[in-house]
This record gives sequence, C-alpha cells and structure tokens, in this order.
Amino acid sequence: MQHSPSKASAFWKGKGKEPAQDYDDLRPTITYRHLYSHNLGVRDPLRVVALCDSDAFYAACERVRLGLDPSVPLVVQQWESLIAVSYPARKFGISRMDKIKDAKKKCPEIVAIHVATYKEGEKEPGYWPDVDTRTHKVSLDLYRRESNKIIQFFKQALPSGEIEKASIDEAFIDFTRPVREVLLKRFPHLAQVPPDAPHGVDSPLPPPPPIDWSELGELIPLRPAEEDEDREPHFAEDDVTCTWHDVALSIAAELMAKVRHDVHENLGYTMSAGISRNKFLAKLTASNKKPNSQSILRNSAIPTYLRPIGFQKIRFLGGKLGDALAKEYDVSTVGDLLAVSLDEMQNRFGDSALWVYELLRGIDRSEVKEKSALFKSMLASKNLPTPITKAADGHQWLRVLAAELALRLKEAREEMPTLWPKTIALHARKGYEASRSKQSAFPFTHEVTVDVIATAADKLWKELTGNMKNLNVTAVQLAFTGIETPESGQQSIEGFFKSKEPPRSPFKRTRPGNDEIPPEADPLQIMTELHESASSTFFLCERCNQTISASEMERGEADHVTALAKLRMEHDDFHFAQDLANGSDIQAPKRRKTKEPTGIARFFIKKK
Ligand code: DCP
Ligand code: CA
Repeated sequence: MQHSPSKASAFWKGKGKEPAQDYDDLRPTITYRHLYSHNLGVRDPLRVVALCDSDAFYAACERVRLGLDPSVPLVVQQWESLIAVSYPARKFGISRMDKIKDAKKKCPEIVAIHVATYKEGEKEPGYWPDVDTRTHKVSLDLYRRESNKIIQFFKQALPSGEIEKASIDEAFIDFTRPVREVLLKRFPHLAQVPPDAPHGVDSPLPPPPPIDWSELGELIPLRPAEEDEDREPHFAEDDVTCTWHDVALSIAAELMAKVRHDVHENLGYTMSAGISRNKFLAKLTASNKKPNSQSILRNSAIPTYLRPIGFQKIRFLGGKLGDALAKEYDVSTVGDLLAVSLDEMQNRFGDSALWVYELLRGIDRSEVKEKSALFKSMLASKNLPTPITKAADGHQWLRVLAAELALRLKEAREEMPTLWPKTIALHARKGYEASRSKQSAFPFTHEVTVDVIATAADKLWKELTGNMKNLNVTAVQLAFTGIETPESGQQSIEGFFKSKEPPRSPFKRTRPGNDEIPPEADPLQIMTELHESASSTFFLCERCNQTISASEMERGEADHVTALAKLRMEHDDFHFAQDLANGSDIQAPKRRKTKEPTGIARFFIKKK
C-alpha cells in the first residue's frame, strides 16, 4: 500500500495525541507473580537497564597513567588530530574537531599526549618523541586494558547483574536481578501474597511508597520542554507519582551511584549513566547530562522524552532505513512517525518493521548479554601513508602488526590462559581495488612470540605478493581468527606440551594448509564496500538475520568503516566457530547464495 506522505505530517504538525493504547506497555499492572518470577527476561515489567559511559575516556586513561590532577586540561592526539578532550579542556572551547595546533592556540598550557604507538623493533607500544604515521602504528592497548578493569569492577560489584561491554568505554548493566534482591529485602511485606488478595498471586502489588529522587540523579522531566509545551504530557503528574517500576529504577540508581563512586575511588575514572527500562532508552538517557552524572528515565516520562527527538539520531535509525522512513512519510521526529500505523509500516517495510514501530514507543526487547570471549578474532591493521611497492618492504609492517597481536593475545590469556588462535590471516589492499587475503592454520608452538607471528605473517605475505604485479599495497591487516579454548573435558594445552607426544592442537583441524579466503569473508573487501555507505553504523547478517550494531564496536579505530569491517569479521567468525561446534565440516567459509534481501534487510545490505 502506498502511503501518502502528507497524511502523517498533517496529522502530527497539528496537535494530535497518540492513541492511549500506544503506551500500554509503559504502565503494566505488576503482580506478585511478576515479582516472584525470575525468568521473565526482557518482558519483565520490573526490568531496569543502565548504560554507563566513561567521561572523556582516552583522556582520562592518560590522566590516570600520568597521575595528573583531574582539573588539568588534557587532550589525546593521534598524529595531528584530537581523539579525546578532557572536560577541563572543553572549557577552553576545544573539541574533537580541532587539530592539535588549534587546541594549543585556545589553551597554551594544554597537556597534549600523543596516543601510544608501536614502532618497528619494539615489542611493546610506547610514548615515543618522534611519532610519524609513516613509521608508527597507533596502540589502543592502554585503553583496552583500562576498559577491561572497569568491566571487571562492575562484575565484581554486581555479581547478580548482567554486564555487556558495548564499546571501549560503555557497558550495559542489567539491574533487574540486583534490584529484585534489594526490593524484597527492603519491602518484606511483598514476600508473601496477603491472604485477602483478590486474585492470589495474580493480584496487583499494593501501592508503592513515595520516592525521594533528590540524591539519585537527574530525573528526566515529565513535562515537555518549553518549545513543545502546548502539548499535553502523556501522563498527568498525579497519575504517575510512583509505580513499582519507579521504585525499581530508584534502587538501580542507588546501586549505580555506588558503583560509579567506587570506580572513581579505586580506578580514578568518572562516568555518566542512563537508567531506564531497556537498552535503547538507557543509551539515549546516558547522554542527558555529562560528565560524572546519572540520569533516570521513568516510564511515565518516555513519551514526552521521545516525541521531539529526530528519529534519525536514534541508534539503528540513522542510516538508510532512517532516510527511507523520513522520505516515505515526510517526517523527522519520533512524534511524527507515531502517526504511521503498524499495518502501514509493515506493508511498506516488511514484517520486521514491528521492531521500529515498538522502538518509537519505548519498547526494546534486546537482551543485555555478556559477549563470550570465545570465538573472537583479533585484528591489527594499518592504513599505509606510503604504499608498499617492494615485497621486501612488507616485513617491517608485519612485525609491527605481529607485536600488537602478540601483546593482545598475551593480555587475553591473563584472563583465559588456554586461548588459542586457530588461524592467522593476512589481508592486503591495493588502492581501492578488491583486497587479497591468505590465511593458514596458526602453528602450535609453546609461546606465541612476536617472532612466531611475524614468521607466519611473512610466509603469507610471500604467497600473497608472489605473483602480484605492480605491488602497491595501501593497507595491511593481520588477524587471528577463531580464537578458542579447548572444549571442556579435553586435555589442556599445557597438557599437550607436557606429554612426550609431539605437540598437536586440541582442535580438530579440518582445514589443510593455506587457503584463499573467499571474497565475502574478506574484511577489506567489506571495508571497500562500506566506504560507499560510510555513514552506516550497522549491518544485517545474512545468516542469522541479526542486526549487528556499530555501537558494539570498539571506537578509536582509524575510522569507523575499519571498525565496522572488523565487527563484521568477528561476527563471521562467530558463525564459523558455531558451525564448527555443530560439527559441520567446514573447509573454508563457504560461498553462500545470497538471497535477495527483503523488508528492512534491504536497507542494511548493499545490493550488488
Ligand atoms: N574515540 C575516537 N574517535 C572518535 C570517537 C571516539 O578515537 N571519533 C575514542 C576516544 C574516546 C573514546 O573513543 O575517548 C570514547 O568515545 P566517546 O564518544 O565516549 O567520547 P569520550 O569518552 O572521549 O567523551 P564523552 O565524555 O563525551 O563520552
Ligand atoms: Ca565516553
């Protein structure tokens, strides 16, 4: 059905009011059964999720490393650009858009730290005086390490909370369980269904006590901002004085404030958090006030909060799908789009438009889930300012990339000593042409040193460049893929070395020798494709139909296209590993017949 663009906008540019049932999900009746159920998951009416985002993260890491006072204006630079600006430096009007020389003009006493780099011949990254993109490679290791420390802190502080690292300085925390524990302790009368409850365990909970929000953070207001004040708030003030979900939010806010305080005391970092009923809203709320603050979005404030937001600013709706929605309905805000019925949206965008329809109404059923450290890949990459034109010149960069992989594997093994990479892959891009890749089984040696990795990489490089005419390599990537631990019950890696038998991998190796990676598994190929849609922040996996969001990527890569390519490769690895675990005999990632994408998927997959 073709929708008339003017219909939605005409309705919304007037003083329309959303149908009341639109927000039923925001004011559920909460019963004793809900309270006692521990497996309601994303449908739990008492669900509370927070997104915690570190303030000026890389700048804070450098400040902590150097033991500087938090009031010192500090920036982190990568070559001539700024990648992080401390809040005291922001007071001078310095932003990430500035070049270092502008920052120094705005604040001559600024402390400028160049991000650590790897340089040829050095095993560890360092802060060298002579950094140059032609000879050095950026290292984000310090930030990864500090990021992991914060995550570990969260885990230990909230043993019953689920924690999902969302990026290098952001984590989602599902507070539902820890909140339930506090709630039942604090309100013991809820622990038993009163004998006179009309519907037994299905009776609604008694009215909640009033909440003193004053010490708990910034409350997102129920009333619309001034420019929108002719609109009625969705829920009248006295209708929303308090719900048990508000009590749950307030308990999460107490717990969050304590964790933020303890992270600051112990690790030196300040962070800002958003607390609401799901991931999407927690993320949106976290940016409400920074730094060192937390904001709370109650269910009753959601409609008013979402309505004026430009929907293309929302994670997931920023790319082609957002453009298509804006064009189709001639609208720009969430409020505008509320006029589009579910039927209309599904007719135009397919069944999965339900997910967009719900998002606009504050519903997001995605889980907070710790990502397994298994099945991951590690990738070190360098865009070369001076292309490699002689095969012999590749070696120096391979050693630099090998040093990074060696360090990252070593650190990962501090937490999980049996991690082992199955495969090493080398990708080389020639200008904007399709890249070439080679991969091989990673040798099973006692210690994964820079030399071992560099030797394996050199071998792949020789094969790759052996018959390349007019060598002109502009980017190189070295990756460990299929990083695994031996399956439980199997002998440990150490065990293999202790035995007199020659070392042999605990993994079944079905892959013989080296293989050319088919184009669809090639991250640099994907990267080139993504260049054309550089604003894209997520992709849809053709195999599992899942949207993989770039917010899950570690930022601070050379550019987000690289990071997205990396994310995609990691996701492909996940399938590869899953297939392997399911016993399918995979020789190499198989060429798949790509189905013509339909519905929402059309907006995530580039048509060939
Ligand atoms: N980063 C980067 N390049 C970008 C964006 C971010 O290298 N274009 C890095 C540096 C940041 C870190 O990622 O410190 C986290 O990114 P944020 O967007 O969260 O920014 P900050 O933490 O620096 O600041 P804020 O306090 O606004 O969150
Ligand atoms: Ca941040």
